[in-house]
Amino acid sequence: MTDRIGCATLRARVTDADAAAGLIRPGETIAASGFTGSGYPKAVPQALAQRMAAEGAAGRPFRVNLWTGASTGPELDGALAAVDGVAQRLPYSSDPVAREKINRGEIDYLDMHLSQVAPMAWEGVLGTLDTAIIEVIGVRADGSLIPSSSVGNNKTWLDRAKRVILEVNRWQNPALEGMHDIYYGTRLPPERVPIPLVRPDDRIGSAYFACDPDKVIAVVETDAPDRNLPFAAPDDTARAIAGHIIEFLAHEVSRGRLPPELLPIQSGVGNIANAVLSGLIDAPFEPMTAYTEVIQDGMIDLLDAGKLRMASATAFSLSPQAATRLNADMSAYRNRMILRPQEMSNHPEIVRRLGCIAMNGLIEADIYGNVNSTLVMGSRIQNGIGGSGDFARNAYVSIFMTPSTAKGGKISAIVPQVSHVDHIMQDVQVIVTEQGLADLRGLSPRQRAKLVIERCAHPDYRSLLRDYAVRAHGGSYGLHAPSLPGEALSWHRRFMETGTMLPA
Ligand code: 0RQ
Repeated sequence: MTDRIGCATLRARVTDADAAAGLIRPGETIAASGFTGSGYPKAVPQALAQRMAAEGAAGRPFRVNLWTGASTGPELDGALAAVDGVAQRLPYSSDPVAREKINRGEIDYLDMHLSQVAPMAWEGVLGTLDTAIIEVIGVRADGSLIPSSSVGNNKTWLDRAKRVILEVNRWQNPALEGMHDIYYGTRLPPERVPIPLVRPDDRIGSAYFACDPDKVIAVVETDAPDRNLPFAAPDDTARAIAGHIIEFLAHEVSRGRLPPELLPIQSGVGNIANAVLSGLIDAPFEPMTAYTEVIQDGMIDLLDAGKLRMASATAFSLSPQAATRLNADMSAYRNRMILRPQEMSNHPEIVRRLGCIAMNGLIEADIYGNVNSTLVMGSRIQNGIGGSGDFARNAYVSIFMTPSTAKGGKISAIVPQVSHVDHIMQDVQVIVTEQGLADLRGLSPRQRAKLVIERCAHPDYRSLLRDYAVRAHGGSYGLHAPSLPGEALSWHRRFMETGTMLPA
């Protein structure tokens, strides 16, 4: 059973999940591996949740602060949230149970840019890190660790934590070994130096994590799958959005503003982003590269089709079918994929240098191009900003995409004013819905409003938006005229009161 643990010192620390969870104390800050449902610890968190439930029932509340790379799975986020075991959570979560608790104010949620988590942990501003729980696929004889299906912040967690618990997951394919590139050259200012990565396929670090064996207090063996969820098949809306984006990219190539193979693509999370990737299979661009956060099904399709030369990311986010395909031929894919720490996959310096084409989803955009990616009606968290800010501000071209309406047409995704701003209009260059695409580069707010309304808004909402825009401009630069106090947000109020943004 211990054949994946080559280091005798660490083999001697193999124990079961209950015993390992028993080493965690109430009030600790725990940092776990895990990014978009891959590479997160699966056994110790469930054992910890059971302990928390028992302690809670005995009148001794047991809560921890939980830091990760990004979202994890039900065995971690869901299990701990269900027993009220999480006091503070950062930096990104998509778990439905945790979401409810966050929205009820029962978990303090810190929504952070994913590239900034590791540097802030090093700066010490997030507080002390007690225990890291990290999934790996093996331990080498010298004690170095073979990373799993996500890298996330694991390097930083292993370096900064006082104690380390390892989960060695034999479900993960051993052929993942060699796919990772763990850069150890990061420093805090004033010692910071340029990152020596100038192409998406550059390798600048080690294939392994370094880890002080003296800090490892337990090693637990597991055999459990990642949270791989199916993607919805692209519908007409997703196909239309993909079509507009591909037409735009082809236009940019024809004008000489993009090379024929494009610049490295970044694709966000969710079904629409995945559908755009699928659409690129029939597009004329090749051989493309990806410098992105997560490798979704669509990227595996592009690799298989020979359209994508290579992909650099920090994690996989695959359907069960795509995971099976990847696992069946891992050694072939390994030469065309690199998994890096999220500090590198999302690094503003690298994103700007490579000139990434950023494509991310949104919840709502306003007529000027300000984007809300996180808060439904300005108040209920959906997931978090994730890496969208890291890429949007620094990309060569920053594209945001969405269906033009939500909730069966009762909500317009294009509104007079967003109810919360994640991406200011200066960081948003292109907005796309199934209706069309608005290229906002080089336009004033007034020109932007006209294009967003005419190209992107659903026809049911266009005349309402035109009416607002005409009165808001009022002959001045002002985006929201002082003569219209509160009107900009009245659409959201109307939805909350009547169940639709359309007036009676
Ligand atoms: O609600 O689940 O109750 O039906 O929001 O919307 O249409 O499923 O959209 O999966 O493409 O996600 C912005 C959330 C879009 C995602 C967001 C409701 C809608 C549904 C989800 P239901 P869809 P998608 C790098 C990139 C931030 C992180 C990021 C996201 C639910 O893209 O999390 O970009 N982005 N990371 O009904 C009210 C509206 C709405 C609305 C949608 N205008 N008003 N509800 N919904 N629009 C990768 C990482 O960072 C890991």
